[in-house]
Amino acid sequence: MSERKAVHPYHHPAGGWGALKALSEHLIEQRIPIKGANTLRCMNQPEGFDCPGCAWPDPKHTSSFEFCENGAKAVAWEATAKRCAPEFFAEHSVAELATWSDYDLEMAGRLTHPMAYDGATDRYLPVSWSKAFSIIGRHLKALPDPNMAEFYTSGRTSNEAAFLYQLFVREYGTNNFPDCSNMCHEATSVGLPHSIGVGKGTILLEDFDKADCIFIFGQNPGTNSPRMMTNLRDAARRGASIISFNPFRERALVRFQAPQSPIEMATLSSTQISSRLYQVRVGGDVAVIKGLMKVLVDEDAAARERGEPAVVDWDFIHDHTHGLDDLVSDLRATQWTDIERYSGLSREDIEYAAQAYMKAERAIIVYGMGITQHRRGAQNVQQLANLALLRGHIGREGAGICPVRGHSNVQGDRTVGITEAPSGEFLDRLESCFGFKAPREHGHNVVTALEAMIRGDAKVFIAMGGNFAAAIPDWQLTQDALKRLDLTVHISTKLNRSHLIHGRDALILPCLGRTEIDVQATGPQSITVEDSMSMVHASAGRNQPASEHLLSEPAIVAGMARATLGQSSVVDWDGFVGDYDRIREAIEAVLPIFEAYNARIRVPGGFHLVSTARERVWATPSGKANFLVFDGLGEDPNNDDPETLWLSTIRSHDQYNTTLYSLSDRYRGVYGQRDIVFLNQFEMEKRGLADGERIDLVTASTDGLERRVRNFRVVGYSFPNGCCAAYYPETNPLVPLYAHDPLSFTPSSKGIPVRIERTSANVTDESPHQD
Ligand SMILES: Nc1nc2c(c(=O)[nH]1)N[C@H]1C(S)=C(S)[C@@H](COP(=O)(O)OP(=O)(O)OC[C@H]3O[C@@H](n4cnc5c(=O)[nH]c(N)nc54)[C@H](O)[C@@H]3O)O[C@H]1N2
Ligand SMILES: Nc1nc2c(c(=O)[nH]1)N[C@H]1C(S)=C(S)[C@@H](COP(=O)(O)OP(=O)(O)OC[C@H]3O[C@@H](n4cnc5c(=O)[nH]c(N)nc54)[C@H](O)[C@@H]3O)O[C@H]1N2
Ligand SMILES: [Mo]
Repeated sequence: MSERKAVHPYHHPAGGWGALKALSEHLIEQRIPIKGANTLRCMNQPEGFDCPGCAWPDPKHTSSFEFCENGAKAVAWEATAKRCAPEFFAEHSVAELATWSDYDLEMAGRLTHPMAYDGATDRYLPVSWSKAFSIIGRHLKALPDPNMAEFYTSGRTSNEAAFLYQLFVREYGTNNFPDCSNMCHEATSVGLPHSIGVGKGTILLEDFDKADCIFIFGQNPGTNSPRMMTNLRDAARRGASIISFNPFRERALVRFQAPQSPIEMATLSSTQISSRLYQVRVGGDVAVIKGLMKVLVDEDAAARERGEPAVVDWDFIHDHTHGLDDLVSDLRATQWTDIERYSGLSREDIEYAAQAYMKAERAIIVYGMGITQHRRGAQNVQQLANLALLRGHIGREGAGICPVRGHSNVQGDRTVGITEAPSGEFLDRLESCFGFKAPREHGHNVVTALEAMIRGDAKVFIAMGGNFAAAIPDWQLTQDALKRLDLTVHISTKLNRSHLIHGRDALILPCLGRTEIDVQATGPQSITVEDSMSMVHASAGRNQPASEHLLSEPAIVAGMARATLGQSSVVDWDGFVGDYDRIREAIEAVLPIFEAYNARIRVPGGFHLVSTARERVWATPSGKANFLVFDGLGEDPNNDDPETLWLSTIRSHDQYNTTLYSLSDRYRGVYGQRDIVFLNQFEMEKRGLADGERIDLVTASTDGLERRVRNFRVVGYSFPNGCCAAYYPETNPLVPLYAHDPLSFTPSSKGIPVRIERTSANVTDESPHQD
């Protein structure tokens, strides 16, 4: 990969020909132009597989092929012709591989054999599946307490594999389920139930066709859920007002050219998406939301004085909510000068946005990581719920709250039991269906699992997918702790950093991907997934497996369970693996919302899981939806130093979490480099920095530890004052483990106070970065 380093603005609309060109380059790089293209045609089709990219729903999974650049890249990444076989591991020691870039590691291709780490040669050597399982069983059985093992899940795992996984782990005896969603939408899962009784969104895709106003807070659909652009484009063309709050002027939030539209493609025309895009300060969202609500309640009071129609929905508020008085007192006490200072926006801008919201009969509030990954992420989410509740926008056609989930089945994994804090009701049903005693003590999430590893209390780490070592915060502390474990196990499709940051014993277990045919005792199997809008549907792979030695994720769980629990297990593991319908029957028995599961997934498009809030049934202790107060406006009361910048760690257009497709970020006009920090001219001048200069970023830590990344280039960019941005995962060493939301334990990846220092690195890379 030899892209020239450059930064120059991208003037084209997002999508369009640029997207098609990028995809064809990617297919060639994966050496699969023909096969890839065929595979792509089966994606999101009634008989095909669910896109392994994001969790955005499809129009009933019944539509004709819908082009999505990044979905296609995710598929091609899995369907690559490259293989990472035992010969590869024989050639390269782990110490050598540790010096490779993340990009090069995954470019080695699909894993083909189970591998076990050999300390004598510092290499991974092939191992039989039965030996691999017996190593796992030996370690787990040797632990004096099952709570000394941690069982991670990444959100690509199917409902079937996730359900079996939690069954195995709970029969073994722990609720230690750190999950990728702990670093992602946990603020939604924890924050939203206090507001509206459910920790999920309340809209369906068809609501997008009816909304006349859409607010998008901290979410980048053109990159992370590109199929959403079709819905936004249609809404914009209908005249709905779309208003975005984002520190970046993200290209797709500004203009989009639909690859589906022959006219736009042929005439090189495009659609304006956001009627306004406000460059809010990093962590400034609560100030904006409070400002919006303040306008609403003030305008309402004024309207009522004038005898005009109310601005807030009083009928809804009286019948369905609780706590408005406290919220109004808080809004009255909040000063505009503070709102402007924290948000970085003017009162006029916020008033303009509030007017658009007030005029709308049906509004949808969309949000992503810009809201959740903060010190007060769960409370941020609750403020958005307040905003929706004020106008009665929950449980009404064309209106609602729309958290956009990340991984394609992260929501489903949670639904079927991957949680460190299961309800008593769920455990009761598990016990009555299976007849074992489920552990009641709550287990570890990502942050508390890492703390247990650092203390030395955790000894075994098993990961169902993902790239834990790279995705987690505070590498210096946390990666060091991972290396001190007795055993690390990774069920993976590709080589990644986590395989190299390993315990004394270490296993890599290669599994089938979603695009591949999964044949078990009763024939080819399908799996099921739940999207961001709680639609559950089936997915069946079409490609031949990357290697004959791969096992499916359910088969790997069963192998681990048999080796660990032995004859004493009450679960018929072979029966489950032989026929995934039986797993779904068990899910239905434990979770009644999956009633008629097997029948309903055979209907094209699948089915919708009940959402009580959508029906205006409030599953809260008060039986009402709650207005909740956020104390103050700030991200972190401990840090108000004017010299520090708030760093947000972000994704490029060409990455899927820790997977890098290239070093470029086309829509932001960045090519061939990722070691950069985006900073505006004012902040550069204030510090005497020139464009392209090399600097170190240093966290303003409160625990005395130095957290530093070296030798980043300054890129002058349109960005709010007092803030900067740089790519994840390269900047994860800067995110302190302690800097997490105390309610949801979400690491504050989008709000880290940092200082800029002259570089301490001894590097003489003077290649020009600016065209
Ligand atoms: N192609 C691709 N698709 C993906 C992924 C991927 O990496 N690549 N990842 C998947 C996963 S797991 C997830 S969770 C989602 C993530 O999808 P998103 O939620 O879109 O996540 P990010 O790109 O991290 O950040 C979102 C936006 O928040 C803005 N932002 C940063 N800080 C703030 C802030 O303080 N306030 C506001 N208002 N905005 C802010 C950033 O500029 C960015 O535009 O996408 C999923 N889909
Ligand atoms: N600083 C900072 N940190 C962050 C974030 C951020 O914005 N900033 N975002 C956070 C978020 S939102 C998330 S979700 C996490 C992501 O954390 P993870 O989910 O742990 O990471 P991924 O990069 O998605 O995992 C990629 C790996 O998954 C494996 N894989 C891919 N497909 C499959 C499959 O079908 N089965 C199995 N078993 N394995 C598979 C491959 O081996 C691949 O290398 O990172 C979090 N960390
Ligand atoms: Mo995520």
